[in-house]
Amino acid sequence: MTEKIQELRRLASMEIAAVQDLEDLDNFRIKFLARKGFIAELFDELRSIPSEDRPSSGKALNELRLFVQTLFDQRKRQLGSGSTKRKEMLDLTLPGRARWVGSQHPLTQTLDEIKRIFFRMGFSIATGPEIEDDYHNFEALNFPPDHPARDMQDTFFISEKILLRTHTSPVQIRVMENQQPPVRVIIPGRVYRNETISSRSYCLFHQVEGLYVDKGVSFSELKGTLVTFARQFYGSDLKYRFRPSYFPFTEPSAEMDITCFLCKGRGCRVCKMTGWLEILGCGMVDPNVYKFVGYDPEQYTGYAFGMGIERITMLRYGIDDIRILFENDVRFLRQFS
Ligand code: 2NM
Repeated sequence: MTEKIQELRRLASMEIAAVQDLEDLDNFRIKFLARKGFIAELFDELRSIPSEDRPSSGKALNELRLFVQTLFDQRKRQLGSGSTKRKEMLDLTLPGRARWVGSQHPLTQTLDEIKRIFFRMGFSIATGPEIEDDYHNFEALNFPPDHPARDMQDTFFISEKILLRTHTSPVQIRVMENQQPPVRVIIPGRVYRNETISSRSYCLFHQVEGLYVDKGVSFSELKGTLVTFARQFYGSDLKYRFRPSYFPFTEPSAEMDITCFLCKGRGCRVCKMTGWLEILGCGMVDPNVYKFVGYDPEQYTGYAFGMGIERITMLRYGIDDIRILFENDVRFLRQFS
């Protein structure tokens, strides 16, 4: 009896796996569970075995019936939950579903890195309005009344005296108006220029400007700070040079070049065969600016600098059209994760 029960258990396990549809399942039921099925047959046989063996065999037989009934019920549920065959429903070889993971905009990545480097050198971060007045954007920065930057061609005017800031320098003015030296800040932000849009210029771009004013701040301190920045941002092995330049708000003024990080100074398409890349403008804050903000020019000196984030980002990633930075095309942005 025990062997027969074991045998049926094996047989039922095998046959239930071969059941493909409801018809197969009904045949399985008739074969094992129906009134004339295998299990019922064994129950009939129970009567003819020795009476002392009957209780244990009866118990084993009941367990078998429950087992086979459970196989039947499970299969019925699976088949009932859809017409597709179980084997086809579950393909364990399919790759998992990829999740969409966002990435930071390349301009944000560049900005964050610049902010981190200056933060470590003791600069704090200041921000200010993008809609400015003529006084903070031009006058207090020592722009003469007839300066070409004040022209409609270059500046978006909202009214005669209100405009979209053309640089972040008005924030420096606002910081100095509200705080006596020492002042050591960087100002990251959007600026606007009314330029013909092309692959090289857009109506909107980003700057980071910096300002340090205290007693006895010298040009060598300006150089030290900017060279330290450039070494951290562009690589410790770079060469640099400062060229004389002109800005209304600094005197003396300079532009900083570094050896082209693509060709290491040998000359290539990016540096236009010069071996040098211009990375920022800088200078000692003009004493006239101090008069506008109420600092004593006899007591304080300071330096300021500014750099364009789009230019740096484009050089860094080999981007040849500024407009793609503002289109938010995911095919472009996805490459910066
Ligand atoms: C630059 C280059 C050089 C600058 C100067 C000032 C201020 F407010 F202190 F006068 N702010 N930013 C400055 C100086 C900006 O950008 C190319």
